[in-house]
Amino acid sequence: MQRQAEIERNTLETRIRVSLNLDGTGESRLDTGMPFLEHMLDQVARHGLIDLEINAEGDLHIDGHHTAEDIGIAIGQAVARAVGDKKGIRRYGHAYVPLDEALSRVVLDFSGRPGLEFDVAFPRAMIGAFDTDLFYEFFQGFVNHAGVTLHMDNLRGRNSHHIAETLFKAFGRALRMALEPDPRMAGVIPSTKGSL
Ligand SMILES: [Mn+2]
Repeated sequence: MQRQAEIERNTLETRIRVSLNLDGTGESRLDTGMPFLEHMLDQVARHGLIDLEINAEGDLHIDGHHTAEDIGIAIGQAVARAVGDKKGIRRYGHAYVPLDEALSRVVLDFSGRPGLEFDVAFPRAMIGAFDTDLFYEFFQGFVNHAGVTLHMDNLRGRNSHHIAETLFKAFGRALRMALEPDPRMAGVIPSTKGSL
């Protein structure tokens, strides 16, 4: 059985539809009006082996803030719905990903408790038309609605495009590890509390 979900989230600021399959092949179809964010989400799909379809119409005439944050929220909602009661998953995931001079580490836990530790400094304020402040907003939106504890550290890097790419690739890899079925945990919720 494939773990899939579809979320539609409409506000006065954004209209977003996310459809994903956690047991996919890494295909993505993204139409958000934010090309750099699409480049990053494509990495999450590819490295997380998640099929991801996103249509977003946001108030980009103001700036990208609402759109980036709300895409994070909608992906978080879709992941939470698709993963269900978390029976049989590994729960924890981590990855180190380098890209040339840049190196990032992402560690996450499907704990049910939202939390973001984000130790990343971008040398540039903008990557193309994308404001680097919005990465934090995207991931904060995600953790709040996925119920994930997420630690993201950029360990080194000079180029902001590279730094962002290592973060998103490592995020995809860590998601894949955490969401993978653990054959020795089959049918078991990976917590001594009995729920997550
Ligand atoms: Mn790139």
